[in-house]
Amino acid sequence: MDRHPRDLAYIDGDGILDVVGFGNAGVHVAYGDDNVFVGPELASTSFGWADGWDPARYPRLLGDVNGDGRDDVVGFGHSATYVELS
Ligand SMILES: [Ca+2]
Ligand SMILES: [Ca+2]
Repeated sequence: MDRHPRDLAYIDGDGILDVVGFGNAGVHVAYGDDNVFVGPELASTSFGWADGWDPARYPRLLGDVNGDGRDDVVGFGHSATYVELS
């Protein structure tokens, strides 16, 4: 399994998909802007490989948990489920 999964999500709520990558240091986002992606930038220092977020054991998903139109990160950890809002 890939250590650093990537996905598409609506992170900034502008209606244009963004690229989300789970890296060593956290969550990176390249924001979609018409025909290009801007970034990536480190959007969160949570959910990184360096903090033990091995996708084979602790999956992280994207979805709009609070209904504000921006996709959030949900991580299923060893003993809890963690949410970081966009
Ligand atoms: Ca966007
Ligand atoms: Ca949200």
